[in-house]
Amino acid sequence: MRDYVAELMGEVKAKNPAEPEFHQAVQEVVDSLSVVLEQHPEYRHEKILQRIIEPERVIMFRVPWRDDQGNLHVNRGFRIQMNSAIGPYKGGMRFHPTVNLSILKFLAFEQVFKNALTTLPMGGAKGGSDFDPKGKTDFEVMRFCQAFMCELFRHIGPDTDVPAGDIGVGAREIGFMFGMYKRLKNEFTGVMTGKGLTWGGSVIRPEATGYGAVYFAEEMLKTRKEDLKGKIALVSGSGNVAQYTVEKLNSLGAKPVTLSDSTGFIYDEDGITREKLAFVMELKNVRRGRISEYADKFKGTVFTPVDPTLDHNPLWNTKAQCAFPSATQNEINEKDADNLLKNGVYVVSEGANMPTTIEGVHRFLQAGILYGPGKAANAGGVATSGLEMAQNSMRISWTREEVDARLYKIMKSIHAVCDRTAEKYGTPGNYVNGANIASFLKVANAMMDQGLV
Ligand code: NDP
Ligand code: 2IT
Repeated sequence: MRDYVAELMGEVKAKNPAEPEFHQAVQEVVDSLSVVLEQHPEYRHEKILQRIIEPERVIMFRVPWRDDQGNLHVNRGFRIQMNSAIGPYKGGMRFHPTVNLSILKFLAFEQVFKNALTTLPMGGAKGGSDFDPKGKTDFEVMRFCQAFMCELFRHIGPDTDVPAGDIGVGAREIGFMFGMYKRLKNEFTGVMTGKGLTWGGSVIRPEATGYGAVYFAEEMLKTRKEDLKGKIALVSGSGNVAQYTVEKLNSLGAKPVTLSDSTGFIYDEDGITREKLAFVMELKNVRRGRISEYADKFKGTVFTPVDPTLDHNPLWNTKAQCAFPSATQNEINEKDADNLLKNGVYVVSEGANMPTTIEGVHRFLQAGILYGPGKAANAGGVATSGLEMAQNSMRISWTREEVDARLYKIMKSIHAVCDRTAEKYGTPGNYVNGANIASFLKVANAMMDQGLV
């Protein structure tokens, strides 16, 4: 099976040159599948993997817009509709200057498997643009979002493809895009998730990814008869996922001590309490400022700027028991993984998508720590998007308690299926194999049922 997988990866690299993140995401999944492909030759005969790796559709388009000074800009828009075997395409939109085809294909690929784990009927997609919202006025962001939707609207729909947020796309951007979609289509439908509460949004959707990553960590700890109470936690990022990770960690009695952004990280030995988190939310969501302001505001805390000459991130070289990477891909390399282990971290729950390099993942698995890969640990966000879609279809809205209880139940069930599957296929405690195998089987079997699609 080694040869089969090596040959497959060779084809992926030859056919998709200059897409290193996509290669990495595919490699991680196929590395888990040898035993499944051995036991089920039909997946090889039917070329299921070769089909899953090829997006059903890739849409790339021009997004021209004008800034407040009247200058013209041309950005590139994307939507990768990866797989619709188990439901309509579903996945977020990322606005960040680093966005390219490789990044969005890796994210769309991950999304297919993640969505399969949620228990809800959703296919996988991802989209976005190399537009940088930083430093732009609200009017500029609105003009960009409207220009973006002027093309995207013809490719999406509540039963076709339902976008949501990701890096650089939050409530403000979803609002602008939804408004333009509605205007173009003359239809009020649940075409996007993460909507405002008065116009079709679901309670708990903003909180869901962070809450879910913490619930997943709790479930992993339960297998060792432990919980989060009193544990010190490292959190990276300071956006949507990081903020609600910190909130839930506090409410479960853990002590989050770090947050970061692209300029550096803050360390607060006393813990980022509820009150301090309120400051971060205002800083990041309203004023859109830098995380260093935290250290100016709260005495005794330290800001460490990013040092591009280092081969590791000092955030991960801090004493703790838990880590919640919640910023971006490949933010933990093998050196960082070694540092985490050296500092006593034995619970890693990934809020971000693919935040750990393949070598870093190997370190965690070799050490036998509780390692929850992103496609399982951060699935609470898209799961709650699925709950938003369900409420929109029924034209009702559930209470906070109802949605939170459903989210909790889904995270518990994702943990259970990963745990059970890892055990069944001979690698107990390996959530990477558990997540990859369980989700692959679900999607592969749906594709087999549907003929040559
Ligand atoms: P936000 O835009 O709200 O926040 C992103 C945070 O990460 C910011 O603090 C940002 O810093 C930092 N960051 C982003 N890119 C980089 C980079 N290249 N280098 C250093 N720091 C960076 O995004 P989210 O919180 O929504 O997303 C965070 C992660 O979680 C992403 O990997 C996303 O794919 C994943 N995710 C998000 C879900 C959601 O529901 N939103 C669901 C599942 C996963 P700065 O502001 O300086 O750029
Ligand atoms: O990576 C992700 O799962 C998200 N950004 C959320 C996608 C969604 O459709 O809610």
